[in-house]
Amino acid sequence: MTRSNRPSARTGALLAILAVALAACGGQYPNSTFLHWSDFATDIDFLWDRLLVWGTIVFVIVEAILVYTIIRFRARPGAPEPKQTHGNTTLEIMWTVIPAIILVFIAIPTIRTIFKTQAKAPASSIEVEVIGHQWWWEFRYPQYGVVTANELYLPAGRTANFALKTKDVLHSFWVPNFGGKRDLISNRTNYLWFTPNDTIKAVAANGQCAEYCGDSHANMKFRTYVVTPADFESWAAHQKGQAVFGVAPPEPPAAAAPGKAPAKKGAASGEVALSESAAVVTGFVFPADKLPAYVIPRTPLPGGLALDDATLAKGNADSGKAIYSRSTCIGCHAINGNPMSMGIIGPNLTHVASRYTIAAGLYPNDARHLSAWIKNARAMKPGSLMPTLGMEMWDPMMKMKVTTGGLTDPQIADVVAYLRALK
Ligand code: HEC
Ligand SMILES: [Cu+2]
Repeated sequence: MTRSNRPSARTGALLAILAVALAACGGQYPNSTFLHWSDFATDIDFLWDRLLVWGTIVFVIVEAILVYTIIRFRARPGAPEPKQTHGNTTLEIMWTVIPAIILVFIAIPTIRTIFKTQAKAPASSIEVEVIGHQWWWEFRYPQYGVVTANELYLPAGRTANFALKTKDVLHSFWVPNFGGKRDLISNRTNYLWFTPNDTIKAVAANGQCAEYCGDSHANMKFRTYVVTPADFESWAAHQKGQAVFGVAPPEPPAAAAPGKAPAKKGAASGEVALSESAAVVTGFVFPADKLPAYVIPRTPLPGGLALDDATLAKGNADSGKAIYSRSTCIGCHAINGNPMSMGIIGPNLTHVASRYTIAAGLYPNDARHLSAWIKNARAMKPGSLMPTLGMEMWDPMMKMKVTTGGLTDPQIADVVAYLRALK
């Protein structure tokens, strides 16, 4: 029993290693640079393959000679001193010329790719201004008049030309699945372009800031959705306009208050708004049922922040709009259609409810997380420039409690209802 255990333990270990190795071949790799989702990624992958092949050949040959030499010429007791040699012109020429030839094989495609990717983007490109902020991303589409944040939409098959800028420190724009990574540098514009494959119908990719930029650098993520050109046009046309405000926020179900439905002040305006909204065509949003699991973040939410469902259900979008419009929010955020709200410090909230994530891909965009975020963004994202706004909340940056001007839970529920209505 104990004896037969030994080989089976070894077999077990081998099997485990094999399983781990094989596991690396399956599964979802949302941040892989080896997916050929764009011309850029394909070109880089081609170079990678060349380097890997040449590197492996050189490694195997050099190691083989080394091992052979070590064994063949090892010291043996009593052996005579080996033959001494000094210099060998043939060998010297060989080990200069062969690497030189290999380098040429590597250099030619590399330089070709450098020139291709550094060239100016074609004139037919879609222009996207990427503006890095500590610690979120602003995306502007000057040809479409669209400003959004943290969720980048691109049409398949059309070159996207990114003009990379920063509002503060250095950042770096990187969507691994599409290749390319380039820094956002103060006081200059860098460019990067790639063409998502025209065969793509709808894919979602992760993006990440790739240049250390302060406390929440690791929390400076974004999502990229590549969709068909028609879907993109629909998305852009909708994002350009105002939100379909008035659509009752989907989360607090109407059934929550069956007995007192007509008494609520929000109910009446909700009805009006619903009929209003019926006339408005809602634009394309990446379909929820096609979202890969990695799009929705699972960052743990610090306890004691989110409002409970009952409080959230009482949220009223109209009162929320009024509260929002007289709060500090308007100094930092813009909402197209709300003339009070023209701030440019924080993300544009015009269509915030059409996004799946908040806080630069750190949390899912739902009522619970929004309420917690408004209450105490800084407890959820270290160093965040969005202040702590919940009444009696501890602001970890100011090192003090919010007293005057802080929002109460019912007020936050109202503001959340308003934000949830901004589809
Ligand atoms: C001092 C400026 C400032 C004020 C005031 C402010 N915010 Fe923000 N807000 C920000 C910044 C900056 C961010 C981005 C933070 C990050 O992701 O790191 C942000 C992010 C957000 C987000 C997430 C948006 C997204 O797409 O990720 C929401 C929602 C939001 N704020 C709502 C509000 C509301 C509601 C108020 C008022 C009650 C408010 N903010 C007040 C600066 C501000
Ligand atoms: Cu950054």
